[in-house]
Amino acid sequence: MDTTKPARSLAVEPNGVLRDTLSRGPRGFHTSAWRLADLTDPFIIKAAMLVLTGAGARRTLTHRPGGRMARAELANGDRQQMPLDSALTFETAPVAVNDLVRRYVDVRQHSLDLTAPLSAEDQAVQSMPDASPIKWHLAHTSWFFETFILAKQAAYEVFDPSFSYLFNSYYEALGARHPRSARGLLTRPPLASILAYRAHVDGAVARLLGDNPPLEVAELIALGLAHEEQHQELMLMDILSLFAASPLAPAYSSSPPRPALAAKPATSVLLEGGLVEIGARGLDFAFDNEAPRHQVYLRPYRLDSCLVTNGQWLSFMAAGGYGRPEFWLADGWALIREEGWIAPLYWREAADGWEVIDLTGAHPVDPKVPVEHVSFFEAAAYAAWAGKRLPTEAEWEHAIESRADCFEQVDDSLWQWTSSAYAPHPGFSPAAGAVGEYNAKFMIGQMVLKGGAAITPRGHSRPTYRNFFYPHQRWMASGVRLAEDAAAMAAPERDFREAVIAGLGAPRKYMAAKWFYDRRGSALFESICDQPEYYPTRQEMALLATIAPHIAAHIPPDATLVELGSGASLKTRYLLNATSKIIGYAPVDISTSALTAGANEIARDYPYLEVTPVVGDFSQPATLKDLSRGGPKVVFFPGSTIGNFSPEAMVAFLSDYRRLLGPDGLFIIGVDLAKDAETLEAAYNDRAGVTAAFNLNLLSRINREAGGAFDLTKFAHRAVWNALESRMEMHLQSLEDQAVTAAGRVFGFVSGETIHTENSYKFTRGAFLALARRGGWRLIEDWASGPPSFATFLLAADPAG
Ligand code: SAH
Ligand code: AVI
Repeated sequence: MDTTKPARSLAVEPNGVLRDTLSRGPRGFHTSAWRLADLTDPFIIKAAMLVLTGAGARRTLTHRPGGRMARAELANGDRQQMPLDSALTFETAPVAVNDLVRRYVDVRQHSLDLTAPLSAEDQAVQSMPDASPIKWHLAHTSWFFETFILAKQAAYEVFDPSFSYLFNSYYEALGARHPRSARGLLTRPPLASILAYRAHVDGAVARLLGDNPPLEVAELIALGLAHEEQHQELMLMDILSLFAASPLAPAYSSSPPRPALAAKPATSVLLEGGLVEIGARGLDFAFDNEAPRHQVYLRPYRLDSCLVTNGQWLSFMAAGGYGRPEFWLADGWALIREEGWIAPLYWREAADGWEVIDLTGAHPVDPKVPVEHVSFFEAAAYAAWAGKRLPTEAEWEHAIESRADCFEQVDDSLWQWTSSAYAPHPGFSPAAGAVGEYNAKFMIGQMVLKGGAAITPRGHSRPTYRNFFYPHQRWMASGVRLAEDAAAMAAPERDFREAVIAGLGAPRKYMAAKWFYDRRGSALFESICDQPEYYPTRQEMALLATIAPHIAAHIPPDATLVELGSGASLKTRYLLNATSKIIGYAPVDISTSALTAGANEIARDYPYLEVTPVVGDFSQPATLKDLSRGGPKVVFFPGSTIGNFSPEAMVAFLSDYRRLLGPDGLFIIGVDLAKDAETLEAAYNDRAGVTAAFNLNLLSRINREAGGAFDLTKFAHRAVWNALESRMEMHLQSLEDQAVTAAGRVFGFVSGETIHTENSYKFTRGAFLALARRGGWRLIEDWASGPPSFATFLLAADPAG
């Protein structure tokens, strides 16, 4: 077999078009063209050169003198100058390429390999109209080569004329065809004839490839192979659909391709957006629907590093996700009502929880695995419940192309729904002839999925790839990656940066205590609560366990419990368990991570509760405004977090809530009581060093979020009792003279100087009540724990307040 590749040339035409031409002798086959302006883009130049020098081609570069010069970086590392306004030709010498032949053999064999675990009966049936019998896939992929390539060769002998009717999928230009929904009725031709058909086609394609086919034929063979890879994925989808319909739930294999798990904890990656480019560049094989590359404007956004897991989906279900129309698009809601959907496809309820059927058979749902087989409607509802949204196609593609290192599970787990309709890219033109029906005519009513799945043949997909399905479909390997607008997120980040500039720039450096609570800070606080020295959490829990019924007696029916600084929402449970009068729960916290986790767990364990978390600063007017809607409210403020205010700020805060709640307001406040210095200082200097890590994490946060350069080994945690002010103080003390950059400024520290990071006021009963009264509240009842003492105050709006 002569395995030569035709010459390929790249030319800049006088009209400013860079034309990439594959040619043999007099025949020419145009593959792609760029505007000359793009040639200034070093990527285009480099990519073009890599194409030309691929497979070890010898390359010559000629150009006429004159004009502006562009630099090209060649595959061998040489740099080359290129003029931009004159004809410029690169020529590749013919090179030995059996790569297309080898690829043909491998891809065709893989389809047969996929059928190894299947009987002839398995291969004949069709589980539903969207799915096809395996046998039909084997025939149709061969029909594609026969129809688009072989039938045009004079010497080719058609295998069986009836096959053009049986195995045409959807090509109107090629005439009538057997109805899609009746493919499972084709017991004839038997499997053996279809295998013989494949062998017949393979022999003819091999002869053609050995016979130096023109380039348009080589291109169509490449298309036929990409087409067959798509059917290989369909075969696994359709087999699962079939086997899951069997009461035996048979296993296809003990080691099928499985969605990859996330290796790192999930984060959400910030992308600035702006004018970006998406779409295929035309350098490598791509389907027509991926082109042309074009510009898109994106507002700042965030995209999650990982896919939504089964565990998260179970929380959604536990929160009543499938029963709450507020999360659903109208068509989706109608569909799930009509069809009774309460979980992803292939999930079923077993005696001890949910089971899922996959290609290995039935097994318990693993919470760590990404959730699979969800429709667009379900993905969108989940996103709404999670307070996020699906990414647009352009957001997804730009993020994956520009920040590949930040994302996991891109193409080795599940296809990811986008909120983008499957429409032509601007400037799209379908391929000429019947093959133009491949993609273009489906650009209606479907949604784009990006990425790739574990069951997608390796190397088949790429970031510009556009998979598409109808919003109700879910038998494919579909999953969910969430996005959100960054504008909403940017404000707190800007606030933090501004707080750094104001606090570190002050004569006595300080940061408000609320800045401790980023994701890591919230986790460290929870661990502080487990330290033997930090008594407030334990004492307050023990107290609440006994007094909750007394508090409950004062709660009005159908109340919403507003909890300030809710964190993990653990103390909440004492109140919820003591009364069924609470029907709504509105946790408020500045820490998104703690709030979401806490609220989700409450929603899971108290399914009747309407849970409406509010991210924000509980002392800011915007947060109070968010809380102003709805019926009777009871505010719960545990943890002595009120002690983190100065007395003046505390009075102002209490007055604000007095106004918000009106004359029927009820306030339940946890307060740490003043006690001996030794107990107090031990509580903020635990032996395990967790409080120290919590305090120092503020410097890490400045480094992470405000471009800081703090060296954490040059600062020490200090926690001291200030008897005069009746407060515990936390500081970060500089261990030497140093200058540190943060938020674009330089801050000087002398040795021993501190950043004051927290006050925790400790009260006597009288002192606290005096402040409460100034804030417009009167005492209903109060309780105190044994030593180390902690108190709970139940306050009512003071009519005179
Ligand atoms: N209520 C829990 C957590 C107390 S820790 C308990 O008693 O154990 C303090 C919580 O208040 C943290 O979750 C922190 O993120 C939150 N917080 C601190 N300052 C805040 C502010 N100004 N606005 C909203 N939340 C705040
Ligand atoms: C949330 N707040 C009341 C805690 C406190 O005790 O002031 C935070 C804390 N700081 C150090 N340890 C715990």
